[in-house]
Formats: sequence, structure tokens, C-alpha cells
Amino acid sequence: METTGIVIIRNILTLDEQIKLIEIIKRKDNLMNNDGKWNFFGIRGRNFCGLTKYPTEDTIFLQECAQKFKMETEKLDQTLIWDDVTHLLTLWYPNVKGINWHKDGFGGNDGDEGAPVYSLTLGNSCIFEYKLVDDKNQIPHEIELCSGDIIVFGGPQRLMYHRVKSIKKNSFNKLKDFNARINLTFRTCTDFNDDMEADYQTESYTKKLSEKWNKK
Ligand SMILES: O=C(O)CCC(=O)C(=O)O
Repeated sequence: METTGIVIIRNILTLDEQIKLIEIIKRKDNLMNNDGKWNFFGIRGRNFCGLTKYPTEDTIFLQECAQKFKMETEKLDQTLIWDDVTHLLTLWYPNVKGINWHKDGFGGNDGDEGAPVYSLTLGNSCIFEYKLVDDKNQIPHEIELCSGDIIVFGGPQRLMYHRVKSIKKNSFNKLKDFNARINLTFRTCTDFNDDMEADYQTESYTKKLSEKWNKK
């Protein structure tokens, strides 16, 4: 099924490229606290920063990947044509637990109003579900995303609800001592300065979320 505003490209990266990205994330993204627990409420690893905050060679590779995603996507769907991506959100899922239904709003680490979200799977596969914005019955659509697959949503589907229903442990066996799923979302966050970026670092971001949830 083709839906304007959603592009799914299988194997957009070669296995070597996937492994190179996994190594970049393992090297840079501080995904655990000092106590050895995952930095996002103990359940997952999370990092958010500009593409330029990685070591230079890694930044170049990330930008090349982002450029490839953009070119391939824009050939398939004109509603997804947008400025270059600037930031990367990493989620590291160590187990089978995914993420609940939500929509990515606008602003902050979700990106500029209207900017498409480029969501890449690395490592273990997952069952990803989404509900189309204009479907009044909000019927979930289910797809399996494997390492190297990308789903891009923007244009009329930018605010679609989505979730990761589950993750298939042991489904990626190409890298020794690695049995996790990594989700990288490449986003365009224009005029995001270092202070704003600091607000979305995992330590301050989880504090902000806890305060919000405690108020409810
Ligand atoms: O892990 C995924 O595929 C989805 C991540 C996600 O929903 C998000 O970053 O908002």
C-alpha cells in the first residue's frame, strides 16, 4: 500500500554501513548512567544531539547517510521534500519492549513544524504500527522493520500515531556481543542553539518528563 506522506525503503543501507552506524552509536552515545542503568528511565538508552556533535569522521558519515535517505525519499514522495536534517535522536532498545502509541509533535527534539522524520532501524527487527491521520476509525497498520530499513513520515502523515509493538530478540546476528535494536531518527531542528540542545539532553529531558507526569 502506498500512502502519501509515508515512505518505507527496505535495505537502504548495506550491512557494512549498518554495522558502521552501530559502532558510531556504541562509541559516542552515552546511553547508560553511572550506576549502569539505561539512561531513559532504566528501560532504554537515549541520546539527542546535532549531527556535528559526533567525531568529525562520524559526522561526515552520518551526513552522507542522511543525504542518501533524503534523495531516495524525495524521489518517491514530493510531500516529503524539506531542508537537510540537522539532528539525530538515538533510542537503544535492549529487550523486547517497544514504545507506546504516540505522535511526534513539532518543536524540540521532534523537529521543525512540518519537517519529515527519518526513522532507521538497526540491529534487531521490530513490529511497527501506525494509524493514518485521516482514518476516522484509526485502524492500526502493522509492518516489520528489519536492520537497514527506513520509514519516513511527513507531509499529510507527519502527525500520525505510531508505536513499536515489540522487538524480536536475536533477529540480528551479524555482530558479536550485540543483541539490541537501535532506532535512529534524523530530524530537522533549525536554529537549535546549544542551550536548547542542552534542554533535550537525556538527563534534563527525563527530569522534565518526570515533573510533567507527577503533576498529572
Ligand atoms: O523506535 C522506533 O522505531 C520509533 C521511535 C519513535 O517513535 C520516536 O522516536 O518518536
